[in-house]
Amino acid sequence: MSRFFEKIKSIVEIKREEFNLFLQQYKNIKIGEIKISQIINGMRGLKVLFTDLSSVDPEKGIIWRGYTVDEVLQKLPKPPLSKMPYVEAQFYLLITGDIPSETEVREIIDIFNERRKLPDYVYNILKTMPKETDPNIMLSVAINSMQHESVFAKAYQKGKVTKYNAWEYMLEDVLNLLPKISIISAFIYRLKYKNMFIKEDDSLDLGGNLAYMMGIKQPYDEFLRLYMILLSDHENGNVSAHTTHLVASALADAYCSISAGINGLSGPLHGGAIRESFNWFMNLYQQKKNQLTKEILEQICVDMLNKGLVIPGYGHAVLRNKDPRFLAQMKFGEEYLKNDELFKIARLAFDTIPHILKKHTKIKNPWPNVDNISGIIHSHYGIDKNFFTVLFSNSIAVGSLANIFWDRALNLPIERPKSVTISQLFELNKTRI
Ligand code: NMX
Ligand code: MLT
Repeated sequence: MSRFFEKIKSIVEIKREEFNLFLQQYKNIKIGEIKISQIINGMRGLKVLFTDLSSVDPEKGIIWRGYTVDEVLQKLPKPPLSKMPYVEAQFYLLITGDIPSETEVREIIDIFNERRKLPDYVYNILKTMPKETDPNIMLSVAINSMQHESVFAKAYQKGKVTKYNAWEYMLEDVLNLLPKISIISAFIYRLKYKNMFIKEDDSLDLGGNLAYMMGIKQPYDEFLRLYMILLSDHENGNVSAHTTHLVASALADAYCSISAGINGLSGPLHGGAIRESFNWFMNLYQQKKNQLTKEILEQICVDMLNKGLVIPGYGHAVLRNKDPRFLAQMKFGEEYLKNDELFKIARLAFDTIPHILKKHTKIKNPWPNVDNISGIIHSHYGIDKNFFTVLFSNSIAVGSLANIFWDRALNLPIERPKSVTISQLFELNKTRI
């Protein structure tokens, strides 16, 4: 048994006991009320999900296992000569709750290296898909195509899965699947945009190897490490992470669950938002070139708001302050993209737009969000905008797979909220209306 597996086993035993004791004592405590507007408005602000891996503080941003973005970027071990931590270290932190040592990260890298080889049929499926297929959908199909290899699903069919051991089978799937996602992604990238096939370098870490396999030079590897850490988990509540959890709650395996989550990234308000924001900056650049000033940009935004359009890359459902994940990418941009024309526009926008959005009191967060400049940075290194979502998928897989492991470890049940009709709401409130 590997040291990692032994460690996980002991943490699961302890956490399970704590969790069950906690539930026995506190399960009937009320933690809030529900307004009709919240039900209709996408459950905004309702505390109805459970995860121990992270939490979004509206002011401070994401806290992963008790650590802020800056702390994580500072404390996690880093590959030699790298300023950004190992993505494997973030996975270790999310799944165990501890900052790993260099040796503990190496163990995860070795586990991933042993398990990352893709079956040949996955390459064949990808090669036969229509040229027009969206690369993120290709990723989802490729993951689904491996579902029959799920250790969890096979064990379940043989009647071996119990509430005591379900996590062990889930862990096998999580460790088998996570490293394969970057291999599939690099293959899709090469197939669609480079017309050549990948080489791997198993001396490299996840982020480093993904950049290498895509054939993109340094410091893109540094950006991928940063990006995959920043987008790994946002309290498991965004559409893709929540979808992964929801599907897994019916005891579906990791393959079905994460491919559903990856499909959840399709919409322009979630995974597609990186492309929307990038397109917006690109249009500004194409229309104005370097004639764009603060005053012109202000006028463009006021006109958009008057027409009822949203300013892409601004606002957030939960955050009420500058997203530290945006600030970390901005810092990367300041170091490596200073002369990039789109980056210059994004910087001008950061100085201009929040003041305008603040005047619209209905907009709860006037600040740039995590998707604001990611596309500009990916594109700076030559990535096609239709591929951005695949990189988001690689990131959410890190946190979502760690989360569904814990769903099985804590025996969380199938998710099934209650729906209400308008007449029922009316009846419930008759005396008060
Ligand atoms: N530009 C113009 N109007 C906005 C913006 C914006 N950037 N953000 C919010 N609003 C509007 C919003 O459309 C809503 O209007 P209405 O009541 O007429 O429907 C009103 O302000 C209240 O919305 P909020 O409660 O502030 O935000 P909500 O939680 O509904 O939505 C987003 C959050 C992120 C979907 C929203 O801010 C948005 O559409 N932003 C632009 C798209 C985008 O950048 N998406 C990225 C998503 C990823 N991420 O959040 O990090
Ligand atoms: C994300 O991390 O996916 C975005 O910030 C959206 C969210 O958390 O609601």
